[in-house]
Amino acid sequence: SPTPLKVAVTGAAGQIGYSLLFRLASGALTGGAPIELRLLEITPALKALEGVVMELDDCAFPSLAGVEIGDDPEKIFDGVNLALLVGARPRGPGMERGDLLSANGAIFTAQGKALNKVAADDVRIGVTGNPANTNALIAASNAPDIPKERFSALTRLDHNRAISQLAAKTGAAVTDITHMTIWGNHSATQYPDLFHAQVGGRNAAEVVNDQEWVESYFIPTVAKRGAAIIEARGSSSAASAASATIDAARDWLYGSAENDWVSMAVVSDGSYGVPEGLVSSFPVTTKDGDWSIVQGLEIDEFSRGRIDASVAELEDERNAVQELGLI
Ligand code: NAX
Repeated sequence: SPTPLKVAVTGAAGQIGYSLLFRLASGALTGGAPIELRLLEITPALKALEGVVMELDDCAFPSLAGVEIGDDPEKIFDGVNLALLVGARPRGPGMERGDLLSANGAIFTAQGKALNKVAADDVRIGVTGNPANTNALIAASNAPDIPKERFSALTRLDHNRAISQLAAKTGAAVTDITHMTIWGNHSATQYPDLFHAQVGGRNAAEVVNDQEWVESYFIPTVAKRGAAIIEARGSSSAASAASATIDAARDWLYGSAENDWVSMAVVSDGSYGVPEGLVSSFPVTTKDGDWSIVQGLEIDEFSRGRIDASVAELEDERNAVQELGLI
């Protein structure tokens, strides 16, 4: 039988983990091929994680080839082909942005170093934990032997939210929506771009033909969807975040669809005026575990302003973590 794909998940006892682990174990990432799960948590959460593993056992998933849990990243990341970094420190009451960045900085410097030391040569690292773009930058900066292209941050949830909103507006099926792009930071400044998206092969902005809807409804609805879900559900999006984490990893490892692209936050090479080295969301195509930024899209003045604003926020975050000595 084939060697299982070794997949690490951090924050495995958390909300997203509770959905993500079962999807992974059921074969949603590997298409049913065997998968081994390596689950990292902080020490006080290990008991809860044991309970989750009991439930995984009880599913008797045919594709689940093994589960290991622990609180030591060097043990859990040993030999992993894919690391999904979900666990992060949420902003607590009275916490300033600097406090949040340093709390997460401690987590992502340590995990970057551990991955650098023990992960498999072909490792890919996807960061879901917030602030995702900057956490990916911190992890990459602390893993000098792993190519920077192997790190990405999750904007696929935003991408999927944008597809869903556009489908609802136009009455199209989600499968008719292509070429969606999220630019910039996974934050309220992100820019979901309808000017390059298509509905049944036609330009989405032209199909919608309502700039007021784009600016006053579509963009804020996508960018603030996380807050709307907290408001309605009493806790943050978890199943949809898990689903997007799998979509992103699946496309990265096994390739994006022909004649379409996906959104991923990856290290900038200077494309579209995004300063080199920032981890920013772009339209990308993926093949055999590599991504490349879609080139040559025309950026009009409206889009330019939105992209620049989100990129400015990423530069601020980078400056802050530089001052804290995290990168
Ligand atoms: P939870 O608070 O339910 O779970 C996080 C888990 O991480 C906890 O069990 C905690 O013990 C663990 N953890 C903390 N530090 C750790 C460390 N050093 N090593 C291993 N585990 C550690 O949060 P959840 O709702 O699961 O969300 C996880 C992260 O995803 C948060 O940062 C959240 O903001 C972020 N999100 C990102 C999204 C995205 O699209 N990029 C959307 C959903 C979500 O908001």
